[in-house]
Amino acid sequence: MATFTMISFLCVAGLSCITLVSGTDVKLPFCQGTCPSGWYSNNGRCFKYVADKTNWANAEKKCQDMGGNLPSVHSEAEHNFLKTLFKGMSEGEDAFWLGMSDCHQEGLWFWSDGSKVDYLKWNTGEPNNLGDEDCLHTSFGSQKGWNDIACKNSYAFICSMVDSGLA
Ligand SMILES: [Ca+2]
Ligand SMILES: [Ca+2]
Repeated sequence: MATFTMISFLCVAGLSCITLVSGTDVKLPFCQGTCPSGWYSNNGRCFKYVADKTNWANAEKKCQDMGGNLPSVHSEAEHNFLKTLFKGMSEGEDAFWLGMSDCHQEGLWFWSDGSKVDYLKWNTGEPNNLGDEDCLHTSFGSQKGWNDIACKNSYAFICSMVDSGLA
């Protein structure tokens, strides 16, 4: 825990940015942009950290109640953005939910926001459905990538939604 601390709040007038440190100690700005208050803009979407630890379905429901979903991930850059946002906001925790599940049919993974599965970041040997695992979390183990895990587990999470302010 002592090896990681959120560095600083940097609220320049009107910009609503914070600076968080990535795993490689690179400081990255997270800015509200055209997103609602408390949400951070990245690549056409808005993202909000939610500290409540709950199961996958309740996390997805909470995101939907705010007009979004658990996040889908479509590139290494998006994955790194989410990991840095989560680790910074949670003050050092790693694992959090992502919006993919194979609960409908074993081995068929779908994003809850309906987007195409076009990027994967499974850890070596995952997904292994060990004891029946149908939900996706990330920043798992030494590889800090994806693992399928029981949907009833509890993690904090990030919600994502389309940045409607860009329209
Ligand atoms: Ca499964
Ligand atoms: Ca697994």
